[in-house]
Amino acid sequence: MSSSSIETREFARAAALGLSDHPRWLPCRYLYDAEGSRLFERITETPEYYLTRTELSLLDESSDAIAQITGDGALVELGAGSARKTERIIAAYTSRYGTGRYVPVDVSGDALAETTNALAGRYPTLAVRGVHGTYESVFPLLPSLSPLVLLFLGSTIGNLNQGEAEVFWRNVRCALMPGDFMLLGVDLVKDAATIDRAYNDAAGRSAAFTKNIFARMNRELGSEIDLAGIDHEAAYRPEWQRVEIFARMTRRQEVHLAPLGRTITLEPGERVMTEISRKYELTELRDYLHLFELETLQTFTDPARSYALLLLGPRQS
Ligand code: AVJ
Repeated sequence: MSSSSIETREFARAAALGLSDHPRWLPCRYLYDAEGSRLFERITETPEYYLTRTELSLLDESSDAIAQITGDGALVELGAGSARKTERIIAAYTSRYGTGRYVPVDVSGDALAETTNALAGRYPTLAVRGVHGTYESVFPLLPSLSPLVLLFLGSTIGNLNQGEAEVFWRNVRCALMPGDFMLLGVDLVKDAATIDRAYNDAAGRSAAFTKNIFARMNRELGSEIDLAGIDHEAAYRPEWQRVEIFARMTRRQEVHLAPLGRTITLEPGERVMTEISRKYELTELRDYLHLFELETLQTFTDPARSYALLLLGPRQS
């Protein structure tokens, strides 16, 4: 059970902080252990989850154009995950510029190792160096990797709340040098029913993904949570332009946090927010990024305007 490694105690502390707060919440990065990364991949295969599919086809259409605009550079990917989508970009850069450099950054060490091995096998001329850590941990490394293209795909930016996003964009702008670029993938505002379906797939994979953070607490923190006593609840809130994802307790739960010797009680009906997923209006997003001195050089979007890729560059001031 609880090997009290630094990471385990950090997880226990985060769980204690969030679960004793009101409303209760858990940091979404803990959704992605090896099992969580696998479960997320399963969501991307559902007919309801249009995001990954749409982004992949946008990358198919635009990777060559992007490689041409940016010129050669190291590809640094935040939250790389399986890097399945990144292969399109890597292929475009390696075929245009020969050898390449790829630096995947991920909080899941397992996902990172898989990606690194798979890519090194398929692209022998590609130098792959994974960084195991949060996005924040990579910012200090970026100047030494310039010229670079920072990849932040999958609409993962949507997981950040307003305060976190502001810190993130300040850090990005600070780390990008003239001649560097960033490729950002974002899900766009659309009818609520389409969004709601994507986060409530009929096969129950979204529910399994939400529950995994509690299964992980059982595995790593000895929490003894009854997973059958948890319902997945996800809904798009137009006034916040975001999906809010909760776990609702259908029975009383005594949540043990073994590394801390603490127990937190959750009452029936209580909800724990596990994730938000922000959706964007293109013009608002471009104006927002402009405030951080980031210029939108190109926007690639599908005919239904369901999803977008933005190629950004630092504005000279
Ligand atoms: C990986 C953060 C982009 O917000 O759509 C999908 C995560 N959670 N279904 C998203 C997720 C539930 C996903 N991101």
